[in-house]
Formats: sequence, structure tokens, C-alpha cells
Amino acid sequence: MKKTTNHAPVKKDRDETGNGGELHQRAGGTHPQLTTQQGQAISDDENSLKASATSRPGPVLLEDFVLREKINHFDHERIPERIVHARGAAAHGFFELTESLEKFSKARVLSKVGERTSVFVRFSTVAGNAGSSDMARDVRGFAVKLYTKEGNWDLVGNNIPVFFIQDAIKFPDLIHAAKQEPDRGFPQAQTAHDTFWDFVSLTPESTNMLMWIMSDRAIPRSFRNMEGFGVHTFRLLNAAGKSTFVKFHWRPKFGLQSVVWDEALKISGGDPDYHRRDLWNSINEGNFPEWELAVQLFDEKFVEKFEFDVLDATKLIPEEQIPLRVIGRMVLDRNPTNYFSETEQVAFMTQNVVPGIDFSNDPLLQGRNFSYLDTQLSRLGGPNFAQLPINAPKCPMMNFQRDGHMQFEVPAGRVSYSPSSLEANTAREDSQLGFISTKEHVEGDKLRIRPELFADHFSQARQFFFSQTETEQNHIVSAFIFELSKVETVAIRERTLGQLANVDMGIARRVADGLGMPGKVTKVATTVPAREDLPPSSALSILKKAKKSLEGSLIGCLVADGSDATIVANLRKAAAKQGCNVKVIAPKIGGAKAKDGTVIPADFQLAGGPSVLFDCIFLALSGEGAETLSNEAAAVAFVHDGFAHLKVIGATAEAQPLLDKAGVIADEGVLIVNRGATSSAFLERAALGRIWKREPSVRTVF
Ligand code: HDD
Repeated sequence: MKKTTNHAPVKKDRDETGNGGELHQRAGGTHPQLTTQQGQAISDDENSLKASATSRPGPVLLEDFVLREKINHFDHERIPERIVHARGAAAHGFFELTESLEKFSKARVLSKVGERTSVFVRFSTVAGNAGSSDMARDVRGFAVKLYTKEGNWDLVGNNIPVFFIQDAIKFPDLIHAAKQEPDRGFPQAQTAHDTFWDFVSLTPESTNMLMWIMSDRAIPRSFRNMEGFGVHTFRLLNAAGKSTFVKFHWRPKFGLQSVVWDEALKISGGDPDYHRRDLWNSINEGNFPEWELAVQLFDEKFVEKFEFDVLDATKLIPEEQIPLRVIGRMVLDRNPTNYFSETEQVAFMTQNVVPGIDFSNDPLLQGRNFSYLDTQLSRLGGPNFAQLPINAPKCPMMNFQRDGHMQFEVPAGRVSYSPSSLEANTAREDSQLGFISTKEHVEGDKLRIRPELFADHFSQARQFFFSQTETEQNHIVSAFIFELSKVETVAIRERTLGQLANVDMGIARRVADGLGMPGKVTKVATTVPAREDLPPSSALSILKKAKKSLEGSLIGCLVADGSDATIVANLRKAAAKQGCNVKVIAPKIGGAKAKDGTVIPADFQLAGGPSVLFDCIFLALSGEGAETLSNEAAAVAFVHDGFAHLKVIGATAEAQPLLDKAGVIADEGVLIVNRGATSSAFLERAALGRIWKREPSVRTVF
């Protein structure tokens, strides 16, 4: 039977009509009766209606409305996928305010300390289609719908605080260049191809964002380990009508973490659902993803003295200049009940703000405010998508908008207009409570222009690069080399090197060297050269602010027949104390026979549990197990990759043959746990993160 939710004007559950009981009985007392969409009980769901179907089937009859309705509904099961951010995963939760911003905003969600507001948050990649891999090198969408008591507020952000372009008119070009090339339909979910680099190398305003997407921010360990940003400057408006500029930041409780590039490539094969599975599992396990909401507040005085324009979405405001002020927390504690109804049909729109929160004149934001409603109309099929349970506000809602496709409301009465006098208690506007735009004086000529302050495209790109640790800088250089190595047109590679030279000649030369194109660096002409005096900002680096903790992480523990069950049990106990989970990988999914005769249950079979799925690895092997696994390519790759991906490796002394076969060289991240000893040294080192020092010994750094 079709189940309905308790959201207002939808069709009544049949149980409520009184028919349900009877149908239930008809189905044999234990299951609800299967019916058509019109509620007619179905007698046979296995066979279509056929003419003269005695020994051999005759033709299927057009009359079979049960068959036709079922196939017809199936034929229409898909809606157009999002043109960008098609691949996503989402969860429900709440936002709780911890510090009131009442002085700055009249929005209740920002002023009532302790009040919880329901949220639905969708994370996504940008370029890939709905079925692409989670681990593509890409920006991640971070879209938050807050169902406030004063209407829905959507903060439709990304995990990177700047953007590729300054004006919405360039968005279709950017996306056409980034997505699959139109003649061949590939590559999928990646920017490593000619059209993307052609466009960005001709669009110098993208340079700052390029630094960010070539950094490890674009290959996050999980959604839980990402920051989120509203990107644009918004405005807050208080009860007296005074406006303050604001930027919004989400900061993850589990800390920022990313994977390394070779690992990202392998995760895409090992588990294309890596991020959505992680989100789903962590919520199911009660390990709720959590973020702080922080704001940067500033006034006109700061706007005047800031080196860049606060309305330019390709720039950020360093935290050293305007510190973050933490005002609340967001917890995701419930997985969706139905992926399509919720995650697919959720309609985020930047235009969704509540009284007390307002837009700025950022031309990118202004264009977005048009695009999101427009796209929902075609994606969700008409103007009534706000009635879908996932999109409906959770506060009283009343207006005179009527009819249209899929109208679920059944409004009573004669009055569907305003002003009116025929009925008492029709909805009226309220100048005190209602949404008011910031009062702003505007004058001047109507022109298609970019403000002068928008013209510096390289200074913040340079500041970003030199704010990174050496390891992170190496990764950025390698990412440029990887991406440009996939660009077939040499002139595009050269032009990109020329733009990079505007950031810093040293970076451009390193990339050129890695491409085997030394001597090919010629600066592209620019009117505003990069400033070299911007101080580095530690907040821009992942590693400088990494949390030294294992909370929420996964240990992959390799076992085989003959393993010591006590070692595994002890590891589990010690790991649980640190809030981290142990998953056991064995040659057979039925588990491994421990030396004491018990069975160590397995979570993964070796071939389906590569080490890329875990944050660190532990080899709980007996001598016999290590010998056997040394001849097993998947086991050797498990250890080899763990080492090459700079992970901390714990192992029993008996595991040495496998370590040797995998080419592991002893260093501070390889910890041998002696018989009877605890695994605490391994866990202590693992909590500090990867062994970055190992990197130059496992790959060439240009
Ligand atoms: Fe956008 C989706 C974030 C610029 C037009 N965008 C979309 C989503 C996120 C963002 C997170 C997915 C929402 C979801 O999960 O359903 N977009 C951004 C950010 C931007 C940005 C942070 C720059 C700061 N977007 C941008 C521009 C335009 C769009 C300039 C058009 C002028 N974005 C769209 C869209 C999408 C979308 C076509 C596709 C599906 C949808 O809206 O619902 O309207």
C-alpha cells in the first residue's frame, strides 16, 4: 500500500479511510494489500493479461490497466538530474544557536540561543553525473536548508570559500567547459581535459579557485571532514534596520582531512560511494557529523579599507583580518528515509532567506538568485515543488498563489486575491514582521562593467599557495601536473603555465618541469600583478589546523587463519576508547580461524576491502598467515598502498614477510606490536595523522 507522510494536504492513507483494514485482511492478514495508484486491489503482480493464454501465450491485452499503469509509472521514474551538483548525499539534523546575533540580525534563527532548527543538508560533487564517483577531484557542494520558524533559509555553499568566476553570466560557460566534452561525452566527473583548462586559462579570475581545487580540499576524506562556506558576502539586518556584512563558515568537529591523490584514484574504483557510505554509516552508528557555524562580521569601514572588493566571490577575507565568531552548531543525526523523495527532490535556492538576512550586491549571488528557482521549475516539473514534504516550510504558510501542475493543496473559499473584503481572516502582509531589503542608495550609469577592485586575480592565489605547508604545496604542484598532463592541446598547457607564472614563477617552473616542458613558461600579460606582501594565513592550510585525533576514523585490520584473536579484540577495545572503529579484512568473508580455534568475523573480503578505504592499517597476522598472504596480490597491494599513501601501519612481528614483500621500509609510521603488548603506540602515532615525511621516498615530488 502506498504510505503517505503526515505532511499537510497529501492523499489520505487508506488506513485512515477505513478501507485499509479490509484490504489488509484480503491480503492474508499479514501484509498490506498491493493496489494500483487508484487503490484497486491487484490479484496477480506476476503475469500480464493475455488472450487465449492456455498452453502458449497469446497477445498481451491493451485492456490490462494494471500492467499499463505499472510500466507507465516506471517510464517516468526519473526527473532531470541537476545540471551541476548532480551527485549528492544528504541527511537530516538540527542547528542550535549558541551565541545571539540579535544586535545584528532580527532573524529568530540567529537570535534565540538554545533554540533548535531542523535542517536538511545535501553534499555533492559539481561536475560529475548522478552515477559518478564520490572521490572525483572537485569542489564539494555544502547546501543547508534551515526550516526556521520564520520560513526556509537556504545557505547553498561549497567546501571552498572562493569561486571560479565573478559574474553569473559566465556560469554556463564555466560548467560547459568543466563537464564532459559535448562531442564525445567524456571525461566524466573530472576537470582534467582540454575544454576546462582552455576556459580557465583564458579566465584569469579563476586562478585563485584553481589553487584551491588543485589542493587537497578537492579530495576530502569524508563529508564530515570538510569545511563549508557561504562564499558570498551577505547582509544581516537588525530590528532598527541597520545592516552588517557577514560571511558564513561551517567548521567540522572531526577536523579537516583529505586523502592523497593516488588513493583518491583507487577509492573511485574500490568504492565509488565512499563519501555517501561514510555519511550513512556514521549516522547509523551514532557518530553524528557535526559542524560549528561561525561568522565574519564587518562594516562599511572595513569594506573601504580591505585590499579587495568584498562583493567579489573569487576572494576571501582572511580570518586574521576578520576573526571567526562561533555562533552555533549543526548536527546531522538522521539519514533520509527515501533517497528520491528527499535527497533528489530537495530544492535549494539562494533566494531563500528570512527577515533579518539579506543579499549583497555580489553579481554572482544576484545571478544565482534567478537561477535556482528557474532550475527547480524544470527539474521538479512546475511551481508547486515547495509543497513536497522536503521543501515545505515547517512554519505557517499562506498566500494566494494557486493551481499549477501537481497542486496538492485544496484551498477553500472564494478569495484567492488581495486586497479582499469577502472573507474575514484572509492573509495580509505585515511591514514589521515581513522581509525588508536593506535600504541602499544606488546611482550611476547603467553599464556592463566589472568594478576596478575586481581586477586583481593573482594576489590571493599567491597568498593561498604560500600559506600551505611544504607537503600541501607539493600536492598542489602535482595536481597541476596531473591535470595538465591530460590536456592534449599544448598551447593550452603553455597558457596555463603563463597564468601560473603570474602567481609565482617558481610554481610555474615546477609544474613545467613535471610536465617535461622546461623553458615553456611565458607570463600571460596582466594589468594587475600579484602582490607579494600579503601575509600567509594559517587558516587556509588543512595540515596546519588538523586535529590530532582518531575520533570518527577507521582502522583496517588484516587477519588470516592463525591470527591471534586477542590482539584484534584488544585493538578494538583501545580504538573504541578513542572513538574510532576497527574493520576486519580477511581472505574469506566468513572470517578467519584464529589460533585459539575461534572465528574472527570479517567485515570485508580482501579483494573488496583495499587499504584505501581506511585511515590506517593493522596487520594482525601469524607467521603462517603472513607467508600465505605474501603470495596474494590483493594483500601485498593492501600493505603497499597503505605505505605509499603515507598511512600509519601497525603489525605483529610475524607479519614481517608481508611487509617485506610490499616494500615497506621501517620508519616512525611502521610500528611493530610485540606479542602481549597493547597497540597503544600504534594508536598514538595514528592519531597524529599521516607520515608526510615519507612522501619523497614513495613518489617524485617536483
Ligand atoms: Fe550553484 C546547484 C553551490 C554558483 C546555478 N550550487 C548548486 C548546489 C550547490 C551550489 C551546493 C547543489 C544544491 C543541491 O544540493 O541541490 N553554486 C554554488 C556556489 C556557487 C554557485 C557555492 C558560487 C558561489 N550556481 C552558481 C551560479 C549559478 C548556479 C553562478 C548560475 C548562475 N547551482 C546552480 C543551479 C543548480 C546549482 C543550476 C543546479 C541544481 C540546482 O541548482 O538545484 O541552479
